[in-house]
Amino acid sequence: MKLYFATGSCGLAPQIALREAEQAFDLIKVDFKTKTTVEGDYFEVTPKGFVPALKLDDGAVITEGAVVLQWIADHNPERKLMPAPGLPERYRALEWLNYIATDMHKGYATLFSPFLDEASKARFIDGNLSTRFAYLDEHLSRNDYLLGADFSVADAYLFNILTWSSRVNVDLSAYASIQRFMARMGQRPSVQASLEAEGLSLK
Ligand SMILES: N[C@@H](CCC(=O)N[C@@H](CS)C(=O)NCC(=O)O)C(=O)O
Repeated sequence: MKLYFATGSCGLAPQIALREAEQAFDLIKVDFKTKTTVEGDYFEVTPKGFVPALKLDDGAVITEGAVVLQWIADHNPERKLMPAPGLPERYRALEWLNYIATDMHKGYATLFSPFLDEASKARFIDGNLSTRFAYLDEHLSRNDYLLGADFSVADAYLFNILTWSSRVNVDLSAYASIQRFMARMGQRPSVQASLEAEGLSLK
């Protein structure tokens, strides 16, 4: 199995999930500028050219981070990385994955956009993302993890996106429960090993 990633990208969450699942995998780095890897043309792996992508041993390729995370959870059920399909709690987990993919991931993507000036980005943080932070902070004041007491792949995804904050001038210091969540995640061996594999550290 191969996980295609780029340093500091949304490939961190599936890496964390694979480590939580104790699933063996090779990490293949994608150069965004050239869309190549050590294997050659990344567009041959996925015509989207985006990370993450998970290439299974039979050659099938799974894309879209939220779906890759579900695949990892569902194929390692004993690790309890997500509630089983059909359970009411499953839909809570799916709600979170979708929320993080749409409101958080693509919200932060706006802040990396070369098409917007810094003042517009600051207004977007104040007018849009701050409402998401307040929602998350209140939820995390009552729950150690998004689904309650136990870690799930949704936490890996949220952690992944929030690690971008310092790169895009998002100040999370007012959100104590988010800060505690980040610190709690930073204690997990899977997170530490994933950051180290990408040459990153928690600031
Ligand atoms: N819809 C995709 C989006 C993934 C995505 O935005 N990936 C970014 C990195 S975080 C990427 O590969 N960007 C490539 C580029 O900008 O050239 C998903 O949810 O997995």
